[in-house]
Amino acid sequence: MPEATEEDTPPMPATEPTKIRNIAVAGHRGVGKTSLVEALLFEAGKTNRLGSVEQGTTVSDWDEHEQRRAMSLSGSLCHLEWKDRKINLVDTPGDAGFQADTFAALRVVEGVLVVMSGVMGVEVNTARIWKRADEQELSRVVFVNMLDRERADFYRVLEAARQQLSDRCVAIQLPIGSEHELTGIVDLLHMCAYMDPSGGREGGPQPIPDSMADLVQEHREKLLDAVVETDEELMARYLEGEELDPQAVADALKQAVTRDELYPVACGVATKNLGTTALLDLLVEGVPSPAKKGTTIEFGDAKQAVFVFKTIADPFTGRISCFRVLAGPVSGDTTLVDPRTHAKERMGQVLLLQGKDSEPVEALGIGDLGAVAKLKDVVTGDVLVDHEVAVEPPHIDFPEPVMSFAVTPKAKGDEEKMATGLRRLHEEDPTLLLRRDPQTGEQLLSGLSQMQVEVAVDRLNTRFHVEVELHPPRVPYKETIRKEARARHRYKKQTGGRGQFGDCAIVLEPLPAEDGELGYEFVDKIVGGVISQGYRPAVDKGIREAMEHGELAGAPVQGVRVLLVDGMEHNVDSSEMAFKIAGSMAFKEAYQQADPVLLEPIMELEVTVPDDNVGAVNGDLNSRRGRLQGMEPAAGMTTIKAEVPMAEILTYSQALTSMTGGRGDYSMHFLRYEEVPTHVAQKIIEQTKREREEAKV
Ligand SMILES: Nc1nc2c(ncn2[C@@H]2O[C@H](COP(=O)(O)OP(=O)(O)OP(=O)(O)O)[C@@H](O)[C@H]2O)c(=O)[nH]1
Ligand SMILES: [Mg+2]
Repeated sequence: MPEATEEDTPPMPATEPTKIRNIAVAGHRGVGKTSLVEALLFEAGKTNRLGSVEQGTTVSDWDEHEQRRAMSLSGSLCHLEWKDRKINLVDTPGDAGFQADTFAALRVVEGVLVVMSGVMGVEVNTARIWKRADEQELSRVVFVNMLDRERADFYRVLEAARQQLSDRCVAIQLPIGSEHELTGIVDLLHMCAYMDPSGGREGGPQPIPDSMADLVQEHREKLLDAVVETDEELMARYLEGEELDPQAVADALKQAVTRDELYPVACGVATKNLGTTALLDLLVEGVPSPAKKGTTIEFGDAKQAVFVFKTIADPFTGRISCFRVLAGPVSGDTTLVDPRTHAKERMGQVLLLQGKDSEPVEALGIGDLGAVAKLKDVVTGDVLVDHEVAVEPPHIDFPEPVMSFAVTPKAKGDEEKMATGLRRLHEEDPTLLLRRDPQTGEQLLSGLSQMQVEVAVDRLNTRFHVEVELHPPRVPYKETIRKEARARHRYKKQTGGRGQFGDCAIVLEPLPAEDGELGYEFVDKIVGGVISQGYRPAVDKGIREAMEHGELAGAPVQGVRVLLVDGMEHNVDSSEMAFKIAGSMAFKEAYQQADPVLLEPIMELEVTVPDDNVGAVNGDLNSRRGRLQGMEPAAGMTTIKAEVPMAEILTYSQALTSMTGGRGDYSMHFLRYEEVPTHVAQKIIEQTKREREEAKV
């Protein structure tokens, strides 16, 4: 919850776009991104002590749920100054469940600091983020972290990055020593060393230890080769044996990184603050400024425009919207328009965020990242402009939710409170969805991972004071028929007073799916007016009602064409009600004979796992009635594609985690409905019967 701090100091003027570096810190779960951001802030003098994730004292993991779980759950905005440049850092969560924030952050930066573990190397989310960055042509700097850990190996990870991410990854730093004997790093660009400060501030550059000479020589050459290859003039000088001055190399490197032609690989130990000086230099020298690499987000001819990439919903402070300035400068007390709602939005005070703390600034210039509190109807993804212009808000391709839980409040009467809380959480994270399943009537909470849904439940409790329970959702089965059948039903009540009379004959036929959708059709074939025009829609209505709960498992019936072929009416006793009942009964009778079958949703599943786990994962999918569609191995990881019934995969995330030791990842979406195999269908039908009988008792 950002609080205003340092209100006494005069507000800062806007920073020039040429002096800004916007960088998302991204990578797989738990590789040290938050620790690295902490170290960078500390090294740049923004904090006085190096916080730690375990103790819950970092700037960017400020939320109580993040601290309790010792992991990042949402993107966090920080900034620092280094060599007269302002670096905005967005620390993103590595867990697949919280990727909405990661993907949104990638829309507002020029560069990505891709962090990898020196032990694990390229992991599922590293590859996924790399792909996104490719699509958005973002500049990248790689940081191999955790080199102090056992079995960490910089050279192995470098090779993995070259193999699995891009062969244009090139070392720009080298570790001195390894594992617990790591004593420093070499900066190959400036040809100097930084020694292990073990949590203190790094001292100035040191001479490179003599013992490293050969290795340094080898990698310095590789680096120069890679850099000069991107610059013809430099290449000519290099080939003539000229000693290239560091500035010329740095400039060429910057150009190459900007053009996405080179990915420098740095290294260090975030928790000891080792490698941050060289990394900060590299970020300033390598990542292009917003002036150099503009945004692709549209803002028409607006003189002032911002793009909201993140919303923090807080029950007390209200909404905080984090934005990037597209056109500006944008100062406090400006009024902008949201073309999506046509509403005027007052910018009030423009803020700089440092984790949970905020600081008012006079104005933010083009390309800068900041925040504003209490906008009215703005949601993540909106572009605000100074006058109504038709702008197409940028499409952030959020991943689809893969799992759903049925949620119910523990206390009766809390339904509304639960829904309001979840709506607010959805504003923060668009991949967290609450919807009512029209078929089963359950409230379903869907998300990208079990963790994401569980965190939402925690937050409902702490922020909105609602306790809820999660259950596996019911599978939305459907029913249909396989053959034609006919039936006639006469509904007749003629005891005293006015009676009831309705009589209809119908034919049921299977109706083929159209665009994968099973439908319903009612065809009026009455000749000679045996049922008068006014009563025929009542027959249709009665049938529709009967179809809502099929006789097999109480699931809706679809894929049926009904022909109304004959009937009879009584000139006194007939009524709409009587024909509705007759229609409904005729349908039920015909349905029994039409070979009714149960249908289940089939999901298209994509699982990415380490090669070693492929056998186990395939075997497991087989036992879940899955059908393998293909396998794509890619350097150590294999992507398995399969079609699996939804009923079998409701609790897949736990299974996959235990089979792969947490290294597997999956996504899925609905494909089509298919007939449930007889032996499985039998069980479901019996289960429904039991439930119906229990309900009756
Ligand atoms: N030994 C060692 N441990 C580290 C290093 N960097 C981070 N850690 C530890 O690794 C764990 C994860 O670090 P985080 O900084 O939370 O990693 P993260 O990438 O931000 O994690 P998520 O945000 O959850 O994806 C913490 O316990 C850190 O203390 C490092 O360089 N060396
Ligand atoms: Mg983190």
